[in-house]
Amino acid sequence: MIRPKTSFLGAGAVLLAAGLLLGACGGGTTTAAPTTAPTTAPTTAASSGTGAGAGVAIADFSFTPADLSVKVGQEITWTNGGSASHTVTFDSGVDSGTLKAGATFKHTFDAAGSFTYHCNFHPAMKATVTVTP
Ligand SMILES: [Cu+2]
Repeated sequence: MIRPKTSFLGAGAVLLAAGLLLGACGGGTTTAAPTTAPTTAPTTAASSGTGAGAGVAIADFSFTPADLSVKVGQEITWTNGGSASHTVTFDSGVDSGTLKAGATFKHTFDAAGSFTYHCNFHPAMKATVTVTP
């Protein structure tokens, strides 16, 4: 017969240690004010941030977001996540050429305005980039 004769002692030691830790915490200073933490959302500045680049996802058959807002000088990256080839063709003349599946196209606007674009292969694919100063 094998008897686990130390199990109760072990559990008691753990409880004792935990009690000491809790006691130490309770008497100390309140280190962090938890109500102010959520004001800084660190990871959600991707699509319309200030300094970082913006992104448009190309799918079969749409641009997302269809209306992207960026600032002058902010780089935009289109990524073709579809299986068909697409283009990013602005009415203003900027043209990505054929973007095969997985291809990317980058463009930076240096003037404010509202710029519409479409896909040469699928005229129903339309979207807008709004550039603000
Ligand atoms: Cu297309």
